[in-house]
Amino acid sequence: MATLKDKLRQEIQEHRPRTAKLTKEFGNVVIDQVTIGQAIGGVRDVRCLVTDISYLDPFEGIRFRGKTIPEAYAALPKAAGGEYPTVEAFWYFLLTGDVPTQGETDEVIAEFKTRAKVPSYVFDVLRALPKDTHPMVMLSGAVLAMQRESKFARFYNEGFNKNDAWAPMYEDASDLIARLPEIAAFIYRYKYKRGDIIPSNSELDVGANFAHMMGIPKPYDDVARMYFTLHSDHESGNVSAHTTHLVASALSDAYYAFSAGLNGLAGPLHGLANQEVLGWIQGFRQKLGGEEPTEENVRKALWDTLNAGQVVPGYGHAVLRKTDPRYMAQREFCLKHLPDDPLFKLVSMIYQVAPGVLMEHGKAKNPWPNVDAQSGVIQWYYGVREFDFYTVLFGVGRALGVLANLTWDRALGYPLERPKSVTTEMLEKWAAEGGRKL
Ligand code: HAX
Repeated sequence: MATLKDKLRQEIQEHRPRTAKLTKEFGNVVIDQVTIGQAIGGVRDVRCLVTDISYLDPFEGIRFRGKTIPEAYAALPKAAGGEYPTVEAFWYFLLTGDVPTQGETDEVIAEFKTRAKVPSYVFDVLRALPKDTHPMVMLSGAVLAMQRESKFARFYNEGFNKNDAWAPMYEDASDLIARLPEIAAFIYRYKYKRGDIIPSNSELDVGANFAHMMGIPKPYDDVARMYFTLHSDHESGNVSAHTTHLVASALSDAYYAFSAGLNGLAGPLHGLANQEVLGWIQGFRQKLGGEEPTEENVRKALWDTLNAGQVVPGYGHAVLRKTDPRYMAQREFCLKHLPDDPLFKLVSMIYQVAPGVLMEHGKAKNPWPNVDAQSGVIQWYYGVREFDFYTVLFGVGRALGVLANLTWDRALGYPLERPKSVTTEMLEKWAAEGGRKL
């Protein structure tokens, strides 16, 4: 049986002529234009990034390698006794676009075990930080601290060869994905469980081992598998994916690039929104002072937030124009496993009320919930109530998508990213002339 790396090598060889032909023969074909609004307004909707790993349709939501979330979950091999695909199967799928067999999945599980050992100095770095350091700083710092392990950096220093650069990038990506769960669980137990660290169990797949290291019984193994895979990729323009890609475009290795991506994920408009959602809910409950939440007092709290000039966390999206299928996937889990949980009921009530409020407010282009509106509920239910940790879980999952992308970036020789700036005066001139003369 060909290993994942062999299979990838073959796919890369097959894919390269397609990219080369597009660049050489069709490089001047126009696929988009840029308005002044887009240049000032965060480059929304400008088609200028290429990835085959996932695609986000505004009205359908995410497809991973052409499959919707339910399709991908139905197709991929599950963990024994679990309802969700293993992280390892998902990684194979994101990298190659093919659904692995059980045997191929088991090979990745075995391969990850050989890569999973976190160097001890990483834990020393984490222990040296003050305990009240934000867990995202800890995660990003741990990844950056491991840069000396980079096989890509060694490859570059020993004589870089563009043709083969994907292979050490694949090595770094696989090492990082195998190690991140232990680092994340360490951060959790070190910070919130008096440093009572549970050692990794090399018998287990990534999801089950993470649950074990967190000290949380089943079905948290499936929760971990669902979380890490749902959060893996959302095409390439979101802040964490784009930052990772941008930094690596300078031939920085995966450690530098992913650490930078994590710093972007830690922004409240991006991945930190899952923490913000729980913060908002706690604030709301405190104001109620024991009174039962009703649609009426939820509506009032939402308006209070908007009238204070703040955003409603967990709602809205730069691309999506419907309820995020990642929200729905987690909601389905809740309906099955925790239908009567008070926090789930409150989040469901917010879902009933918030879209109408946001529509009436009239600013947000998308009044529907995104992935972050629902993700804290499940963690809270299984005892992870330290909600500033939630973005770390997002970060571990996000590694799958962005690191699969970096491997392909190197395989297809994507160059240094370097968009062009203009000045305000130029914009004013082109505005007066009705557009820039091309
Ligand atoms: N509450 C209040 N106002 C909102 C809003 C919300 N949830 N979502 C958008 N708006 C406002 C924007 O702030 C903007 O106001 P201004 O014109 O005053 O600047 C206006 O509506 C238009 O924004 P938009 O075009 O609809 O949205 P953007 O593409 O600019 O921003 C965001 C997308 C996700 C950042 C935005 O919807 C938001 O701030 N949401 C709340 C934070 C959040 O949930 N972030 C997580 C998003 C998913 C994700 O990346 N997860 O990691």
